[in-house]
Amino acid sequence: MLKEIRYEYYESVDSTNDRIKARARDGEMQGLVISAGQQTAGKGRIGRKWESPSHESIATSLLLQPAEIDIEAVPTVTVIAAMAVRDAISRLYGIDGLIKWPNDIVFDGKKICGILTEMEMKEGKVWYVVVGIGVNVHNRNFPEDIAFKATSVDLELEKHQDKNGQKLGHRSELTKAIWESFKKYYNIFIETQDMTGLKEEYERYLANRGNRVRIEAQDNSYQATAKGIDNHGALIVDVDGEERIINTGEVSVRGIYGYV
Ligand code: BT5
Repeated sequence: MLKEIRYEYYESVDSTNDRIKARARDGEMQGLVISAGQQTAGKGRIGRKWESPSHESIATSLLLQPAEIDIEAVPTVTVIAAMAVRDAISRLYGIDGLIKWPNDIVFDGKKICGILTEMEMKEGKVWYVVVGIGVNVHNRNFPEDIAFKATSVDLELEKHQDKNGQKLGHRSELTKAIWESFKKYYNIFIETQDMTGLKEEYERYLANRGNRVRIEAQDNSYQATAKGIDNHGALIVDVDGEERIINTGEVSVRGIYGYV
């Protein structure tokens, strides 16, 4: 169970995930959050890079030091973190994103958030888990290679100015709201170590549900229809009438006509 959350903030770090890992190895306990104004080596999944320019975005990581999470349940933590970010943005700003399975939140087909969950084992058990979340907040310009598929809280709020006035995102307020939402979802998840109590809400916001998608694995790529998720948070797809389960890992799911 996740109870108290303790916040630390640094102007600049290599990666907030790596800072949490170092602290976990030094014996730090569950509930520590490290956030940074800037990351010099922000990481995406499988060696990809995460852009976190100075004071424009949120880079924040939480330590779960859980003898309480089974190894099979670790990927589900990413799925509930996505729910938490979606929920926090919706509660604070009244704008509703969708979840692009497994780890992105998207608005109008553009990515506003990425999540990287990492873990370390000790004596055959999960020793600790780090949940790292990056959210674009004040970003207005992105590097050329991601400009077509990235957005930020401020850019999305601007689109709804009639409803919100001149409202802008606020990094520390949003960071706290995200981890409060995460705590709520995590404590539901940990009771069963699966999505039993959360699946319905997740599927409500699942981008591409019922649509054709392209599954891009390392050595092959094929089309399927996205159906929903199973109790572990894996994606259920239909391939020519046959159901297949797609686990997180080295797989990307794309829409047929673009990124989402
Ligand atoms: C992710 O990977 O989306 C996981 C990102 C996790 C970042 C957080 S920040 C706090 C913590 N500390 C870290 O070092 N990491 C975590 P993936 O699904 O592999 O997506 C990476 C891809 O997203 C890149 O290859 C780019 O195409 C794109 N990308 C990079 N920066 C982006 C940004 N700021 N906004 C939108 N897209 C971006």
